[in-house]
Amino acid sequence: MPLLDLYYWTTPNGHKITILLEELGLPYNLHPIDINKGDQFTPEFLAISPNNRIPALVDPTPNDSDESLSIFESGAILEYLADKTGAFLPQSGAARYDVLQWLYWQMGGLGPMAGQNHHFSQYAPEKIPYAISRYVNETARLYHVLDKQLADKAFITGEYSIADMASYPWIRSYKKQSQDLNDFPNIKSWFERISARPAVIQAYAKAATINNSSAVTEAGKSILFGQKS
Ligand SMILES: N[C@@H](CCC(=O)N[C@@H](CS)C(=O)NCC(=O)O)C(=O)O
Repeated sequence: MPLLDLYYWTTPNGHKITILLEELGLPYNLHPIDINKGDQFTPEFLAISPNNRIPALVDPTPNDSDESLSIFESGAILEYLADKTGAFLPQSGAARYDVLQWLYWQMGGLGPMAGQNHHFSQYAPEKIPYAISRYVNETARLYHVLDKQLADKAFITGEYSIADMASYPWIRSYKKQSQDLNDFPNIKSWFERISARPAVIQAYAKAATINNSSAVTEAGKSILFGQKS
């Protein structure tokens, strides 16, 4: 049986998918797309990911078609794999939409805000106090929302799901986001619980064999932050 192909780099949005694939125990081919070197702009990659962003997935054997399927956007990939395997996302009803609302909370809130936080705090050539405090404060607000949600639950919606797998890699960079997990005790214990999962350990161990630094190189900065239409 042909394997799934994951086009990936060692960043939070990439880790979401390796965590899920490791949790599912599904074999896959990992294709590194080094975004610091501009691999995201090759015609082959753009054919499956027109937004020139990782991750992207190709499934040569979808459940419901003879044609291979390619998909980009990490949230869509998580949802696709969960539906393909019937795991980590309830199939219907209120429980499904509970997971999906927290998945989209991560996709539209935590991810973009923490991403801008990283950008203005770590990478911007000019330190703009307004931008830094805007994104650090918004990240803190989102951490408070998550901490409250986790007050009476082991995982975001009760059972471990793709909503947890989407948020975890972003929380993992909490120090870069000027956050202290001691201020968020429910996130702290959730974070420790997920960090100890064998699949999560395996996903990050695989990442380290590809690239063991989360730093963006100087050459990478001009590729990543100088993009125009
Ligand atoms: N909303 C997208 C965001 C993907 C994204 O921003 N990927 C980054 C790495 S985490 C990337 O590929 N950047 C390459 C670039 O900016 O050219 C998703 O969740 O898949």
